[in-house]
Amino acid sequence: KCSKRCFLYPSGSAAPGPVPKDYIRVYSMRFCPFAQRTRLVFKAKGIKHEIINVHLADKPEWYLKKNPFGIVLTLETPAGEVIYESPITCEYLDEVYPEKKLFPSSPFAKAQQKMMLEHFSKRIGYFYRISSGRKNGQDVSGLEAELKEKLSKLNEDLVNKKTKFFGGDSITMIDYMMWPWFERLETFELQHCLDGTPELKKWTERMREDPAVKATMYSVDAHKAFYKTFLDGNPDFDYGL
Ligand SMILES: N[C@@H](CCC(=O)N[C@@H](CS)C(=O)NCC(=O)O)C(=O)O
Repeated sequence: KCSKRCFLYPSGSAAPGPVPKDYIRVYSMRFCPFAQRTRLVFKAKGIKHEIINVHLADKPEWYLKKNPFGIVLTLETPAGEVIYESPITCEYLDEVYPEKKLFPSSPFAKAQQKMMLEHFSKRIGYFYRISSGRKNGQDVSGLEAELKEKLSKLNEDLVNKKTKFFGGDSITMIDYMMWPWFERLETFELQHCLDGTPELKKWTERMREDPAVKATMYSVDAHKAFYKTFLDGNPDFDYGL
């Protein structure tokens, strides 16, 4: 199951030891957009971290003990505390590592970002439904129209706020939380959905200039190659290594 170049922890592998002092560990999968949210926060805040990639198609038993849902990502602290669900892990990191706060300090502004995130998170399914529907020869034009409608709401939001990013003129948490799906638009063959949303398109261009985004980004070719193996039912989690 695990070739020589496998950097993954598959079933039967020994559990990794305790998390080194002053580090935080993330159990991840290289192409997971939810895990990328957390990797963006690590980079933006300069958090010392360790990454352990889990074989999601052949999960190790010890991983299911840490996270009973068996999904990535999961954070683990040197004290053995375990935290999962990407919006919660990112908020936790923002609280525990106070340097360069990513959420606004005003409770109302923070609540606004969390409301926006809640709505965005409910729409994530569109990206996958459209691309897998297309692969299965379904007519996805209705779904695409719905997605465009949601994207135009985001565009309108930027137009109304007159800011470069969703939380102001610099990047904040909400931008990082939405970014991974925009990085994958071309992979999903949905980049044309930004044609009618110029402000949102400019936002994606500004995002690409951010050091944390650059540091966690994969090329379109790498995303496409991984996504193909994923849609074919045999995901190559080590793609490109
Ligand atoms: N709601 C979770 C979603 C995480 C998620 O769906 N991760 C995927 C990988 S991208 C996963 O672990 N899939 C494996 C599985 O479902 O067994 C979060 O926000 O962290």
